[in-house]
Amino acid sequence: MRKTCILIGAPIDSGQRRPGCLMGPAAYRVAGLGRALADLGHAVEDRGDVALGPLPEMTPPEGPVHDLPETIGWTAALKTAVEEALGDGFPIVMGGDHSLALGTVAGAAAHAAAVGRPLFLLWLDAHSDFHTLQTTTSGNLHGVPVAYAAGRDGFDGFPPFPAPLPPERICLFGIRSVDPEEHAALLLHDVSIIDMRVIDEFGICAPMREFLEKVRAANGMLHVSLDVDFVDPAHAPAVGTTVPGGATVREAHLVMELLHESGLVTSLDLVELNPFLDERGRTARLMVELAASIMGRKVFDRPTRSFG
Ligand code: 6HN
Ligand code: MN
Ligand code: MN
Ligand code: MN
Repeated sequence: MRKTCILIGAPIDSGQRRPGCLMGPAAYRVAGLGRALADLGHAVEDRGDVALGPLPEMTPPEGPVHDLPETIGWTAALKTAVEEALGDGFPIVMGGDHSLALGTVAGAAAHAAAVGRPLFLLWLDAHSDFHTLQTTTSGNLHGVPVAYAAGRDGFDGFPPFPAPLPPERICLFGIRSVDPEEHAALLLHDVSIIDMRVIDEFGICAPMREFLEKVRAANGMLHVSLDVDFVDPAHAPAVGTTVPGGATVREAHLVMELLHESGLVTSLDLVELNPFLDERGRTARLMVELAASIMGRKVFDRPTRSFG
């Protein structure tokens, strides 16, 4: 189905400490994201890069938390951008580190609440990103957005998350690096965890279809947040938080193809690309290819197993 793809640049570096992610939106444009989507027959509207608004006045918290006022500022700006874009089409947010999802998921949740549909969240990542401001040991706020979306306590200074997602509407897919505090918290929340062990044992398709069936049965909206480090660093080196043992190129495409065939995805983040760490643009190009897959590119058009 032809969509209006709304590209939103989110040049954000403040969720971690290695500079470079703010060049992400430019790298996606250079790698031809807009052209790839237009070639698939979609309308493409590039809204440019989101600007950081005024920062909240606050005394910096005790402890390791890094760049809290900036992160709160970006959260507000991205929430508005995604909420507005969902009224007009299919938002694709070009990051920027993963702290941008504090805002994008909040925007998607606000929109879903306004139209009376439940929002689901698919988190494609090596990490669970389930810390709060209280539990993070690195202080890097790219490690907290799933906890914010789940409505966990420990986000003083942030606006309350609009319509927090019950844990069963969240699926962490591809994870293989979980800190002890996140692990403890995940045991208390009924989040679906499809870690690499599950994928090794059952493959991509069965667990993904199970999650997608839940979304379909609930007539849900589905926000997909794709962290570069979901893919194995052998294929996607341009990220500051590489973890070996990730998805292969084909596994990542298969996820995208299943998502496309489901017809359920309503918004997408592309996060953590650090072009300064890339090898002649190969990671940026791979991410563009994956985005094209989720928007319908395939080698052969053949009937596929239907859902529901
Ligand atoms: N990401 N759990 C680690 C931390 O610093 O809290 C890593 C976070 C990675 C963040 O995947 O976007
Ligand atoms: Mn900083
Ligand atoms: Mn992440
Ligand atoms: Mn990650």
